[in-house]
Amino acid sequence: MGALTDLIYGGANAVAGLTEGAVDNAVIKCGADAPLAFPDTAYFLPTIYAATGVKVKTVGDLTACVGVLKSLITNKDDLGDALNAGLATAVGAEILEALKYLPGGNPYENEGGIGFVPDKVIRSLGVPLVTGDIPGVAVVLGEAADAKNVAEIIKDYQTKGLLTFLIGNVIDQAAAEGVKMGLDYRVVPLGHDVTAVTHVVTVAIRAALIFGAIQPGDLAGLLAYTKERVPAFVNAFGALNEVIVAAGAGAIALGFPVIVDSDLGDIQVPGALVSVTDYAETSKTSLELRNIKVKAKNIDIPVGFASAFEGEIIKKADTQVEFYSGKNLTAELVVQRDIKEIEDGKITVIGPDIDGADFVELPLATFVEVAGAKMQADFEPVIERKIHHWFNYVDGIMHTGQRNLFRLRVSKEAYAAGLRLKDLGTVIYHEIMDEFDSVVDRCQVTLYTETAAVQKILDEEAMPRYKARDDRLAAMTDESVDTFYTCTLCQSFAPSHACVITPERLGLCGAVSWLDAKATRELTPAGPCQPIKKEGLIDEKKGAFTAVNDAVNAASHGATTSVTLYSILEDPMTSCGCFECICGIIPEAKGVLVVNREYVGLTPSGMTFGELASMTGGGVQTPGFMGHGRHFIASKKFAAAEGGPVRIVWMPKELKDDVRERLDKSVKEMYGVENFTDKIADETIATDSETLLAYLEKVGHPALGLDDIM
Ligand code: SF4
Ligand code: NI
Ligand code: CU1
Repeated sequence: MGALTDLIYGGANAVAGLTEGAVDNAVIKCGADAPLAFPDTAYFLPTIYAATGVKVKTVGDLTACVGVLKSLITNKDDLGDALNAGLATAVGAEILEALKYLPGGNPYENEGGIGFVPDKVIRSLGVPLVTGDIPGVAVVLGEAADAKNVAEIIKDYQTKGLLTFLIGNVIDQAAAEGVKMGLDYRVVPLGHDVTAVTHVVTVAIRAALIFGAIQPGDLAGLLAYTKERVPAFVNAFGALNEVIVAAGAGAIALGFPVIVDSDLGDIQVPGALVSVTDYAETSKTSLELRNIKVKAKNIDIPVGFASAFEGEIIKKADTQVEFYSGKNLTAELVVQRDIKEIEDGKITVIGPDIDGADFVELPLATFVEVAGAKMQADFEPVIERKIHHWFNYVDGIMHTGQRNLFRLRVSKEAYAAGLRLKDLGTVIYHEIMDEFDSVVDRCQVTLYTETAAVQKILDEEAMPRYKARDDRLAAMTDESVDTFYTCTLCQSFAPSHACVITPERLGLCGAVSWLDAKATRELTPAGPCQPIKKEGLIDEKKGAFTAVNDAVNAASHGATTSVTLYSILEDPMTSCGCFECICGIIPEAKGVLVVNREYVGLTPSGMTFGELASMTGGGVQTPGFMGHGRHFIASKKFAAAEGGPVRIVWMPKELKDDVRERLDKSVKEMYGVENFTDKIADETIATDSETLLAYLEKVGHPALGLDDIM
């Protein structure tokens, strides 16, 4: 045991010394009052904040932190103590990285990397992590003896959909071997210094604060959360020095196994510090040690297929063929048929394929027919919307939009690799049979690339179907159904959170509508969406039902006993952390503001999205603040207990434009007010309360005529 603890203490003491020196220098250079912060976070220096509750805001605040850090290093020959020294190393690394954000410092962003990961990125990772779309998080650091070995491993993680963070020279090695990098590719370079490991550590730690409702200062709760709920592991390449080992001890303290490519002999700690010298085994062993299960995606097409490719952007110059509704007719349709009408697995291309020497533009109808004993017409749009994701999973395809309005690009690279239209059909067939096998027994796919044929599909099948679906959705109200659904998918991160999904209120992540929940229930009867029989009305306006309370009580394991569907102030629905928007009341304006995750500036509440978002989350009810989906904004049930969407007084401009049409319609129908969205202020009009009030008065915002909101 002695050898390992010696190494850890050696590294921890070295980092402590460096940190102390750097803090002293910064105090001299910038002054103790100089503000210090990572960019775009509401959690200060997250490791220090989570572990101790201390909110570091200035350089001077660090002096006390260095003292705490040093006290964690006991130099006792005990593994538990040594792991604490590992945590001290993580704190030291955090301070050293934070100091790079002082004026004149050189954070890794300056070199085009990522460095500190903003809160909003972590929030956006919530859904893919809970659905298993991102099955785990790999941290790859150091420098491999042969770049090929490490690149192979990173590519393997990419194919499996993992989110991989790179630290050290592995970044250059991966780049040299052609690994596609960036957040969009789920391979994220964090920095060359080993201290950059802090940027992964703070992701795990903020996950605990954002989703897990861990209270700052609750170190034991924090460590239990990261160990149980953050599926991360570390691969360290190359020679190990004591600093790397000490940082590794920090990872182990958080519950992340460390796999090294050198032979550590009896220094190894089973399950925590493991040598794998055969590179062919690194990935497999790493996943096993962290118990990460990956659904195999072996589709027979000439290019890669993985969720990690979803964010890939294909520039015009790199495009071989484009199907774009702005230029040619396009359609995407999934329809239900009688089982006898379908030849399972049949894939047909009608019209020219994408062959050609140069850039090709074509019309395209992707026409998918499915049949199954348990299939319902309501599932057609649920499956259809997945086409967007499946096409994006193909390495070399970019897809945006849906229905009759989309753009699909195939890259020159994918074309050269042999990708043709039939492969698109193969992807759809394979994924439908994989994801929807409990409702789809047979499926056939036809791809049309002739204008006349696409026109015919649009006229006879697609447009009437789209319209019928829209009519059904528009007519569907909470009153018109007898069943709501719970969604508990986010419980893997937010153990006591449950969404209640109704036709007029989708899940706060924006990804689960009532129809989706209904389909999920059919696809996985014991899964995350369970029906709630709409019974026991307590208060219609607030949307209070005994059956909803019972369901939430059961789903949250007693953490939340009563929830209203339509009130922001009284027993509001809980939030996990991955909400698209947050609303907060502004009492002096008799209204609420709504802000979306993408908006980075200040709101008239004096807080940013991130700061507002940190007020709630983790399955906790916070009256006055509530996370919700974008689509909910224009719902007549939005804040219905407080008077409805007419209470909205401020939204970022982009959000206003996005919801304008539907919001104007709802408010007109409810209150007879025309062009309501114009009366809502945005950041170009007001970012403080006084200016906001003046604007509301000027335009005669209807909320001012209502009772006080609280
Ligand atoms: Fe998570 Fe709610 Fe979305 Fe379900 S509906 S995935 S619980 S945020
Ligand atoms: Ni998407
Ligand atoms: Cu969530």
